[in-house]
Amino acid sequence: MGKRIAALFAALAITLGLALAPAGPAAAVYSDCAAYAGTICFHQHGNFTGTVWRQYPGQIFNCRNLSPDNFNDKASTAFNGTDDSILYLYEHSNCTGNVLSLGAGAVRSFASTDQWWNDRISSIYVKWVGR
Ligand SMILES: [Ca+2]
Repeated sequence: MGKRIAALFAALAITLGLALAPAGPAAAVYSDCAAYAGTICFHQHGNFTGTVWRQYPGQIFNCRNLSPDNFNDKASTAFNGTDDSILYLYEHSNCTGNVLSLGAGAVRSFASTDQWWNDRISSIYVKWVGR
């Protein structure tokens, strides 16, 4: 019974496009984000490893806090895989504090660029700008 429920939740997670599974060091590569074009995607570590947070813009309503997904102050990379939206990253929850914007297709490792943002992102907003 427990196994069946777990399988159901796994199927539901896939349906929702929710990816919060920890990935093994060997398996975790940049493609964890790049393989899912059109998503907003974060890695836990600056070398594109660790836990991945990934959602399509249609799954991100208004301002999205990352703490309910256990990803508050955790992202060390950011990937705007959309071709039609701007991604806004916020220092605090409810889209407050300092903000960093990433255009469509942009990818950052906060280990090398915009280092201040490493482990600081608490909420995000995705603005559709058309193409
Ligand atoms: Ca923060």
